[in-house]
Amino acid sequence: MKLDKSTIQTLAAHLETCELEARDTLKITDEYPEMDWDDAYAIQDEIKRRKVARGARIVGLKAGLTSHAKMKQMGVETPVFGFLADYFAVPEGGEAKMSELIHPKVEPEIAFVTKAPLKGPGCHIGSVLAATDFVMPAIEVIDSRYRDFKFDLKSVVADNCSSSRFVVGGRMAPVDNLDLRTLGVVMEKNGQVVSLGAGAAVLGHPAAAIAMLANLLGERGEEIPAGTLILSGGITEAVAVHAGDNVTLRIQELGSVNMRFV
Ligand code: OOG
Ligand code: MG
Repeated sequence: MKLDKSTIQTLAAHLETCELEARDTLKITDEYPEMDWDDAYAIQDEIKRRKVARGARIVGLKAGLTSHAKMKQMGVETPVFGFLADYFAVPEGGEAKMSELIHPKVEPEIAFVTKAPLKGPGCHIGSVLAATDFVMPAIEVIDSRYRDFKFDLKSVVADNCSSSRFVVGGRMAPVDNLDLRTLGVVMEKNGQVVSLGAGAAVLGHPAAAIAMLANLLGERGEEIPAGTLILSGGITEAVAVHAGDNVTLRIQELGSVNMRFV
């Protein structure tokens, strides 16, 4: 750790206020270039603590930057993780309010729900599939608090990996008869296809992203409990959305999920 406790608290308060007031800011490493990974996750943890203290519930986890398309879009090389709070959830077919967001983008993702705990180190695709209750299509809305989505990895981790809203729906599919690598993924905005891909875009297999997350948490002495919802990461580049946009994600065998921006 390079930052002291009060700096971590100040930065967490600043980033969370930007989120809650839908204001952008410059990336925090501009002012604190010495910040390290532990500082970045400590700021994220402090944002989580503030939300829980205010009565929010943590409803899941997300992996991010798990595909080459996303890493290239963001100019970074390592996956990251964040948390999902209850008020991030948009009901299937529901609305996200642009007035609460800065410059949202949507990503097509495969969501996992676990039925057994996953604890790293040593988690692999097999352990993840064995611990998976079902998978579902998910649209993640990311909304970096950094101006024009310009950030480095440590700044984005501190900002809870741009987490903002998400919707899950479609079919709850058990994984025993699915090859998640070859599932086709089509995302439409206002009826037009804006991105397409297949599950394998995420680290060769979306379950690899969950294994990576379990192993990263394991290094911190934490596990993924049974019953956890986890977003495995954008399969394609994220697509900007504006008021009036209607987004539908279709994933082969998993059905579709839809949301609107108002
Ligand atoms: C960071 C969040 C990335 C994903 O699925 O890759 C993410 C960002 O691009 O702002 O959620
Ligand atoms: Mg994502």
